[in-house]
Amino acid sequence: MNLNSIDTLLAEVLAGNKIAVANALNLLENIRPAKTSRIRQLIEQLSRNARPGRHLIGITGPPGVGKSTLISRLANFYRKQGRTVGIISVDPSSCRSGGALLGDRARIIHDPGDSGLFIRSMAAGKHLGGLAWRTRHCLTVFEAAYDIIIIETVGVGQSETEIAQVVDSVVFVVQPGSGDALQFMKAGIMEIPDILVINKADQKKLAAKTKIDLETVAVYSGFDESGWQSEIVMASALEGWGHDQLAQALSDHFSFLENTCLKKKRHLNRVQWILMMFKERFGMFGLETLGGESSVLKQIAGFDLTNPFYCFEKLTHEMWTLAKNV
Ligand SMILES: Nc1nc2c(ncn2[C@@H]2O[C@H](COP(=O)(O)OP(=O)(O)OP(=O)(O)O)[C@@H](O)[C@H]2O)c(=O)[nH]1
Ligand SMILES: [Mg+2]
Repeated sequence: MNLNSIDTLLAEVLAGNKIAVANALNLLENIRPAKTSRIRQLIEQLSRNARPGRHLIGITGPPGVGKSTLISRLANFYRKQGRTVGIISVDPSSCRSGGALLGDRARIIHDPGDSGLFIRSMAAGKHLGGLAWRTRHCLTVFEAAYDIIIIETVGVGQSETEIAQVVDSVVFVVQPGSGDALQFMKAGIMEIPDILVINKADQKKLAAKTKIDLETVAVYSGFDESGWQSEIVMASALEGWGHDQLAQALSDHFSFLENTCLKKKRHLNRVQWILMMFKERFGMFGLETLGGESSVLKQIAGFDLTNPFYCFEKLTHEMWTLAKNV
């Protein structure tokens, strides 16, 4: 099998061949300009072949609350249902080295022989919250190869806002007694996520108290702009319960989105992706030449977004034309 051919690589990714998935990710993470045209070709093909029923799930929360352990349980649950799972673990600790450490990956317990489960650690890069646009490139591989895509990120405050621009459903995990997330939500610094999980609920008394506190905030904030009222789930990833309720809440949220705004949400997320590519390349100069960020966003939203590179080039062309005329 010749994985150097984009057609073969694509066919194998679509068939869920793990070696092909790893090769495709390596290509998309490659920053050498010589690879640009292959990257462009692959992303265009992958975007056209995204799995129709795929669900992109972001799992975020403070360090050590049990996100990876919970993801292990969730992944196992989906695998038993016969659904394939791809996991991206964004590793914030590796900003300096530039390469992803394998710490998180090791903590997601899985069967390496399972062909329907793929796990990849990625360096956070220099972006806030760690979701560099290269991660978005890589997501196109997962969207073509797997039914359920889970992204793990660490943080409080900014992380769920940023991850919301990448996934369909945002899950925020806390542990009993964790006050800071609650304070952030109360103060409106942090947006209320689609689903809140109180993990480590094996600490029963403290977990019950945390639930009451969180319910107060969630009920006060009411429905979000899409009309969804966020759900609170109790779990113990260590003892192995609650992840099935989380899967149910995720399924409910996905059905809700399908009936309301999934298409629009994904369209807006793609707009953000292109904006991010453009900003990284041309910074303030680019944005100002095109009349500021909101004007650029409007322009992007008007494009056919199947191929982000095509949109990127259109913007670049427009920018240089305007810059020359100044
Ligand atoms: N008591 C209890 N401990 C748990 C539970 N889930 C995870 N842990 C423990 O909490 C520690 C951290 O778990 P991880 O799953 O690595 O947490 P994480 O949120 O992914 O951590 P980072 O990725 O470093 O932010 C480990 O020692 C787990 O065994 C739980 O439900 N109950
Ligand atoms: Mg983790």
